[in-house]
Amino acid sequence: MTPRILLVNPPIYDFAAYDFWLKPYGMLSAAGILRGKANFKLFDYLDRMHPFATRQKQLESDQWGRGRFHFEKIPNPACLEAIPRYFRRFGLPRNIFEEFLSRVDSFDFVFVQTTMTYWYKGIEEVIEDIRKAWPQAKIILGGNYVTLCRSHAEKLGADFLVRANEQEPLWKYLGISPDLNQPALWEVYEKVKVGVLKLTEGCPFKCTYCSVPRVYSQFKTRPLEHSLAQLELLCRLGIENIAFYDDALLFEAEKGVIPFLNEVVKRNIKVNFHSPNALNARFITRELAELMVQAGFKTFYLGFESASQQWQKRTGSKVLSDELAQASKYLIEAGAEPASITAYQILGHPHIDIQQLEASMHFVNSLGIRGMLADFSPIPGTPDGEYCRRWVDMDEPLMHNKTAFPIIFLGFNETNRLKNLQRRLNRKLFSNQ
Ligand code: B12
Ligand code: SF4
Repeated sequence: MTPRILLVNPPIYDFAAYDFWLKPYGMLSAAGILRGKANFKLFDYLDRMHPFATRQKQLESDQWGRGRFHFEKIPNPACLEAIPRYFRRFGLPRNIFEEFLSRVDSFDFVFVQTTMTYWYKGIEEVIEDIRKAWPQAKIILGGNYVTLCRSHAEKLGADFLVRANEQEPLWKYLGISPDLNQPALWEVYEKVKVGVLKLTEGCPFKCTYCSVPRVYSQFKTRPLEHSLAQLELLCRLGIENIAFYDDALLFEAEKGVIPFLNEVVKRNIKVNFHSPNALNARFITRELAELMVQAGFKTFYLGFESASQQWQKRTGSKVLSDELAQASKYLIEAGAEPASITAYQILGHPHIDIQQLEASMHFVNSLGIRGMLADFSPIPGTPDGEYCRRWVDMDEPLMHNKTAFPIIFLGFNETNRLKNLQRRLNRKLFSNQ
């Protein structure tokens, strides 16, 4: 008998959440390699193409496929009570899932996507509902939360946990042998306009605030044919916007992104590419900037974090100010809209004393590009996350929350002051937006 597998992308419990090209890409990839060997169905709480969401004007997508999620306000969890922000549950209402569970026959396995460590309340909700409706179904969790907080995740009551880079035990558990060349299972969506690609795995840098170096031992470029097959499937399904989820998309560009984008141009493929997960400005040459614009990149997010050399040196030296300046210049000269180029800077990093955040914000602004403060989430097992144990209980994943940590560390007023300053600086450059 072909096994039946339900895929679930849970709701988000957080102070804020926005559909910034969020897709359960890890779960779709894990399901893709089992294509044809199981019967799949998807329930994605964050699907804004679901009829419940498409009926609501305020949930409409912007020109690049991003948009708001439906939400309900809920009480703050006890450990976040002191944070003066509304806590919410984002995603389709719970009763839509309950109704779905009562309507369809029980599945043998349920895959549940986990993403941010501090989003585990959504996983608890899903497990509770599945257990109630289908006590026999085996619940399998995979993704970032399981990888970074294994012992916490073990207490949630699932049957099996899948960590990044440890796939074989899953195939044994399911009794299915995978076909590793298959693309992610995008066709499981009835309607989908946003897709994800990943041309590489891992990252050669070792930033002290990031978990990637610990989880993915080495950097690798995926075979070009595999990436092109993924792209072809997305195009066949009518996807308009594609976000890269790579950690180091531009590293060893001559093996990965350059041949890929050359092929996009050669085949005259018309999609909009985005890089929400930050590009490294160091690797943007004039030629690469031109190729990216020509191939259809519409938004460019660059990881900058700080203009302070001392801070960069202390945290891994990923990029320097003149490299950001040069990359912005090349992108603008290649035809990218300045307003579509954004430099991220961490807000609430524990070494803010040497970060010179305000000076960095002014520096980014002087380049004529947009700045964005990326709230710091302390990650267990990273040097900077472990250092944060002096302020928060790192064994409680809710305390990794990115809205909460800067407020706990810097105070509410200072956090707001810096965010307002960022808004003012952007408005000065792009007053019409
Ligand atoms: C893409 C990405 C994003 C996207 C959104 C992704 C999403 N869907 O929500 C964007 C750019 C918006 C984003 C934002 C942020 N992110 Co982010 N992001 C990532 C990234 C690069 C990939 C995550 C992903 O989708 N992985 C899926 C695939 C690619 O992972 P994989 O391990 O290869 O998957 C395989 C297996 O693990 C397994 N698998 C995976 N999932 C599942 C599920 C099931 C059921 C099964 C069976 C198997 C399985 O199968 C896959 C195929 O083999 C990770 C880093 C990383 N490399 O994982 C950081 C990461 C998750 N982000 C991180 C951070 C810090 C952030 C931000 C807080 C940054 C900021 N300050 O703004 C924000 C938070 C956003 C918010 N609203 O709170 C941290 C985690 C923080 C935490 N506490 O959990 C990470 C780990 C990076 C880091 N710095 O260490 N992020
Ligand atoms: S360059 Fe980016 S992905 Fe790589 S270690 Fe640094 S923050 Fe993480």
